[in-house]
Amino acid sequence: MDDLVAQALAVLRRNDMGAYTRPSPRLYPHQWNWDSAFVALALARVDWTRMEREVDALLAAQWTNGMLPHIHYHPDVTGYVPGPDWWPDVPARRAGERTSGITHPPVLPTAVYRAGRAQPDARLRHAWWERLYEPLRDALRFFSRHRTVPEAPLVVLVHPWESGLDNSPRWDFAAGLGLRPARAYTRHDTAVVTASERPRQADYDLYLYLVEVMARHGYDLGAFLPHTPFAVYDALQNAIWYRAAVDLGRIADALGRPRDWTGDELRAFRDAYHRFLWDEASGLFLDFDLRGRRPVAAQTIAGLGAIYGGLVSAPQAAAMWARYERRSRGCRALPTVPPDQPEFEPARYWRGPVWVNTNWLLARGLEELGLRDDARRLAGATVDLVRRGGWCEYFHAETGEGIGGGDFSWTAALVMDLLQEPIAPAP
Ligand code: 2M8
Repeated sequence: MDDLVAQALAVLRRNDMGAYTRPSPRLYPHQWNWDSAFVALALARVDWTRMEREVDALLAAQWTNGMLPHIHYHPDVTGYVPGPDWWPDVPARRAGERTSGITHPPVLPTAVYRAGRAQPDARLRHAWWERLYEPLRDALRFFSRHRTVPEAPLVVLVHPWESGLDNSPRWDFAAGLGLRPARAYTRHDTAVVTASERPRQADYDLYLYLVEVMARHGYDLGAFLPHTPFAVYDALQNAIWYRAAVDLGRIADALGRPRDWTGDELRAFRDAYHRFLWDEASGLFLDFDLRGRRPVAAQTIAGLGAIYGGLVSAPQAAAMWARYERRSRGCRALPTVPPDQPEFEPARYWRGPVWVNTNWLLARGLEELGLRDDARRLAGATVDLVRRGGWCEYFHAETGEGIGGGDFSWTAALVMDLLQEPIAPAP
């Protein structure tokens, strides 16, 4: 086994909580949704049984309406803020499960598709896909049925945490409103990581304010929409949803089931994505603020999400990619905010640093579109960054120094994936 793969696996083993892999030892002790999806990808090739357990633990948090929460709390672990007491009366399918009341980018169906492909035994693969099909379909359907408004099939993001890119400058329009939760709280994150690399106080105040609004209205978009300042078509979340619907369709084909989203439905989604989100001036897709009825001006890596989603042609993807790369000169590949943006901060969380998961999404997206040279370059740069900077949560956009939480699971998992399923050279 490649030395780096062995080291990555050791990180995952150190974070193994039995049924799930925590994202990082001190900062994130519970199970997070898209983190576990990334971890499953890596485990599929080295420990199939443990991988199944990881996915089962995540699905055990599923709600009656299909939603897969962003956090599945471990009942015996304390210290993380907000804990499950901030999310009362969650309608989990399995009574007694403690979860958050919002969801996360739906990477899981795609991870299950890719993990299944890595299983050489077709019988095992099919049995596993068969067992997971309905919970995964329900998790995606939740977005279509409970997170849309009549004007479009696009899904509505209701909390910055749901985007996974918590303090992205895209959410400054809401963080600037000065909203605060009624309940007092003490942050846990800044006791572990230096405050200058974490979200600001105003961001946290908004996060917890929104938690209270949602909990008060039974986590139901129809009920809280008039009371929230935050309802957005997120360019990345929607691209991840689309990719997941396509990949679930591929699983359905393999199982001989009818597809749950027809070609016409996916086309309508794609049209709406372009109609609402494309921004010719920046060559990126921008988010759309549903309350303000306007595009969110901030330009970030989320605007390239369509490359991962397969929502653009190869020439459009190549042009978007080349432009973002050009704008990012002087940075490691690929900063989450281009350095020409006023909000760029090279060391602050989702406001500039390089993250392995956003690089992975883009590398795999470029690969699928046939842009293999670009994909290989990005994958190579990502692996090098980690080789030099360590198994960190994110990397300083200019120096490449590893920062944030240490022993970070998806950094390890996705480097493993890139090394174990390398992108083939262009023909
Ligand atoms: C970060 O989010 C959590 C809240 O969900 C936090 O800051 O406490 C984000 O980076 C998110 O994308 C990630 O899934 C989570 C765990 O790694 O941490």
